[in-house]
Amino acid sequence: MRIDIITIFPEMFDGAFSHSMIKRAQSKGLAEIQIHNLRDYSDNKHHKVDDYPFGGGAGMVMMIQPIASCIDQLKSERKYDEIIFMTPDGVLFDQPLANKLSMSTNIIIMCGHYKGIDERLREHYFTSEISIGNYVLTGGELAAAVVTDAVIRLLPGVLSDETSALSDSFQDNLLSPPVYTRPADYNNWIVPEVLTSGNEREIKKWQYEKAVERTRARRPDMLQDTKP
Ligand code: 6GU
Repeated sequence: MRIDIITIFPEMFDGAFSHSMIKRAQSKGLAEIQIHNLRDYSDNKHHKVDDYPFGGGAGMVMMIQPIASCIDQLKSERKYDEIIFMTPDGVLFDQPLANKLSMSTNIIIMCGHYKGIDERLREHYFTSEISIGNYVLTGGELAAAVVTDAVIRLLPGVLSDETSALSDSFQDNLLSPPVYTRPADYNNWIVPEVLTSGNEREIKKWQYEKAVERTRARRPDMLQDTKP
């Protein structure tokens, strides 16, 4: 899978994908992430990418030309399944959406900024608009990194069996149960006995019960979503 990220702050991605699973996905050739500096696509001699809004008002608006040129260039090189605009007024990102995006071959993620982006881009270029939560970030970069991470870790071969995405919280509409490691006794804080019992059936039962209990306590909304 290839992900092209368009941004005015390419440095914000330095390091974001250079560790752990996402680094591994890239070195194994399972994912390719390309960062594009939007200013490189501006026809303007000062590499301008924003301008004052028609009709007035506070804040600058991202111009059509640099974004259109960048996307046109990319589209001339390969076919894209999705061209995504990161914006706080987009649809809320969640695990089902991550699962869906992970089936793509190529996607573009555009990071929004300033007061917004010329509306004509939203009408004519983007196939979807995504928000990562009900709060406002200074730009779409961190949100794009979140989406990229959530999608790439789902690609076959990125995670090992033990870290399988199938056992993630949210994949089965349950939060994960608590986990423990050695020592079994720390300061008289004792690991639940069942986990050191070796009884596989009892362990699975305990983990399921704890997952349900935790979900009921913290995210009752998730239980209501469960299909019968
Ligand atoms: Cl995608 N962008 C910005 N600027 N703020 C956000 C967001 C995106 N998602 C949540 N807050």
